[in-house]
Amino acid sequence: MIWDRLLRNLHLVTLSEGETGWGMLRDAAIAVQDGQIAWLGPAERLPGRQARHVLDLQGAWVTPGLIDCHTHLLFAGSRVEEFEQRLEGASYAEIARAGGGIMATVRATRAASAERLLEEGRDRLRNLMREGVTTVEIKSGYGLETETELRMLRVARELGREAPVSVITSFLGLHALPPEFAADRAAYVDLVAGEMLERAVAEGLVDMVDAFLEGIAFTREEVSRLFEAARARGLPLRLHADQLEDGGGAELAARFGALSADHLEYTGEAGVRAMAEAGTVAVLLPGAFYMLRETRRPPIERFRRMGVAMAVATDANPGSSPLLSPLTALNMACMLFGLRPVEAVRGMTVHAARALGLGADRGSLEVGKRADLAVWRIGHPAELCYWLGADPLELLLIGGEPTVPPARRPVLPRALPLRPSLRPAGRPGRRPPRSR
Ligand code: DI6
Ligand code: FE
Repeated sequence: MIWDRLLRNLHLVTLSEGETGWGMLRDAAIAVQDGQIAWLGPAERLPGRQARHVLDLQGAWVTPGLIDCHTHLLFAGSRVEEFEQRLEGASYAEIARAGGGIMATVRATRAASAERLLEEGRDRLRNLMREGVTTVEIKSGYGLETETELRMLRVARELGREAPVSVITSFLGLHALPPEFAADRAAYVDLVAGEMLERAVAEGLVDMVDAFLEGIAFTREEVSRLFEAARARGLPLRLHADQLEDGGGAELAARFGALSADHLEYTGEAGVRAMAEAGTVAVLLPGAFYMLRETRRPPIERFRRMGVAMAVATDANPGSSPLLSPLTALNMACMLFGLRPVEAVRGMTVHAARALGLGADRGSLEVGKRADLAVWRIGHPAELCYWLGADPLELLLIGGEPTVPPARRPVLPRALPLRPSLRPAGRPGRRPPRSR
């Protein structure tokens, strides 16, 4: 038999499951058949088999494609004025309670067409791909009403159809309480766990169900109500937990057998133990930690000691983590959370795959797994965490198909209304003082 493709003259970082190291294989080769890895090993043991296409990678390093397992990539508008407010001392929670925060993005997203969301999402996705992402998770949660939640999820599906990357969706109807339900929280939770979830599932739009358990968001009881409805439908669960305080989120996620609990800055020992027992992955989001100038770090050492797998993601969103650079997230995981480079990279590959329930299919280089590969111009895999802004990606192979990394695209210009002070001269605005 003839292989579809053979890549040679390269070094592999296999990140095999069940190990803890890089799994480096120097002077190696890797063969692809039907979109999957068919063979890999040292070049000298390469079987004398032919391939339809042969690619000489000239000493580049090949890792599994990166998996960004937690993003809010689809939204309209920007929250740059909140960034300025936070720099003046306002907290994320204060801004949220005053009707800004997530609700500001909800207002903009409700007003945006599917085309607009798709266009902006496409630009953001290009930035992720440019740094090696071949699988991305995208959440809803900026609609908080049935039509807009469905629109976000449909656009996420559309992105997955048109882009070569895989898109996994999470339904996040319990992201914030919309003001129209301020007097009746239970009615909103009923709507989300009932009609909204039902319609989204009926359209095939939901891969996982997520929620925001927090003082400024939803309670354990409210989240449990949604999780029971989701579990009854056999949907995998995950949870935004313990980001701003220890609300027992990690324990709740573990009790429901959630695939992951995310953020976790304030998770205590009981939460870590419960996650270890349930096999729940800890998704670390250093971009939000950084942007909110949080000082309390997730319990990394406890996760290590108790054997909780740690994933790393961008949390790309317009409020707490306007981060479209997975490699910067890797650097932050090392610098801010103290992960070793190998832990950070495993966190965006093999453990991120587990957090999405895709561990058997991708996340490491093993025969039979999907041939999602990132080809890097580096001298050692730790350099993926080391350089900032180096643009080291050379090539992606997605399902075995070579894909030239797209050029970076600016992500905001169409989202920003011109403010008077930014208007180009000559346009209506404040008249300049007349000079004599
Ligand atoms: N936690 C987060 O970090 C994002 N959502 C959440 O529940 C932030 C979303 C936003 O601020 O727009
Ligand atoms: Fe998030």
